[in-house]
Amino acid sequence: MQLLHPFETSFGVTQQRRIVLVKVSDGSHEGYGEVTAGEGPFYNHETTETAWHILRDFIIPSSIGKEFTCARDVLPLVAGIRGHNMAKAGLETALWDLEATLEKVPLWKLLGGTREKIDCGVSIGIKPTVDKLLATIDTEIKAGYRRIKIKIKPGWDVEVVREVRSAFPKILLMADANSAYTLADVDLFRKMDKYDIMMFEQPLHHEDMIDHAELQKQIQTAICLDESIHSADDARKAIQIGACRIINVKLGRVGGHAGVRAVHDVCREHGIPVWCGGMLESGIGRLHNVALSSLGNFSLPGDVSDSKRYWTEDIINPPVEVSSSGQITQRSEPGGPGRYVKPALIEKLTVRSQVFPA
Ligand code: OSB
Ligand code: MG
Repeated sequence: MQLLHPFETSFGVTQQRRIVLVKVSDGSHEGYGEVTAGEGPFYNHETTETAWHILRDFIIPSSIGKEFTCARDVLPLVAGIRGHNMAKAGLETALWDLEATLEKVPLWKLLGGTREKIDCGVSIGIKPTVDKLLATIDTEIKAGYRRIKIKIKPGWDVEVVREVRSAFPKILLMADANSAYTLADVDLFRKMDKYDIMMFEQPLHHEDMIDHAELQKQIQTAICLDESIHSADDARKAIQIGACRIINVKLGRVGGHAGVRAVHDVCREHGIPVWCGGMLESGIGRLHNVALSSLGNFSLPGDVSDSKRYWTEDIINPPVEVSSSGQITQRSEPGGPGRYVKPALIEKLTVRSQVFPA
């Protein structure tokens, strides 16, 4: 699927998405999940290709033919496979979708959600010029989005943040570094402290917590971890050592909806707010993100935005739509993303598929 606009972060540019979808069937109903891995191993170690390999050769063989009473039971079956949470989440989330259909409840209610309307922000990539970035922010604020996230990297940071803040004195603003800095850059973060930034997302190494705790001690702005958090245990440890005051929860990164719930709960116990991150998802992953954002401790606006910011034509109908006041309303029909898929369009876009009979 071709993205409408190239998306640039500190680790590279994405224009073309290659997405693995997982469809599960009980013979008469279907559930859909999306693997949120990128095309290359730059956000994390997973890619579209590694997810295909790990699903086909390990995750599916470990789970097929086993009896499930609920979607929550699948993760323990694949616990022996280390890492590859996005591949696992592809299957796990498809099962939750199917379960919602079989239970005749909307997915967000099955997950335990309470927020019927969720607050939306946008993640804006690095732009060729500051003027182009300011113009994009202006468009998104006028569209109603409640929080603006910009991407930073060395050479595109303090000055950019200063100009954005001076052009938009009142907006909720945050900055995501995708691990582009080290502790040696503490002065740069101190300089940005004065621009009233809601949080710095993942400033340091993608596997680090210790240096983040050190940085958090030396700056006023809250640190939010993204890349470093893969489980509720990671979240607990990060909170315990003071590595962050906020956590970005991504469905794929934590292995699926059960993982989201666990991270969400541990953060709530410690008074740490969470928000839902995005991975440039198609409508299927997007609807899963909308549903999970209904959990109570998702109290900050997420990176869950309108289908039309990404795609000329999304693979779900109706697409995800954000209201002019920057919110998405949960769907009231029973089931989840699978209810809304466009099979003919998915068929047209499919370059490879494999069936695994039970
Ligand atoms: O770090 O949050 C991130 C996209 C790809 C990989 C990592 C990230 C992102 C985003 C985009 O920020 C969020 C979205 O609009 O889906
Ligand atoms: Mg991030």
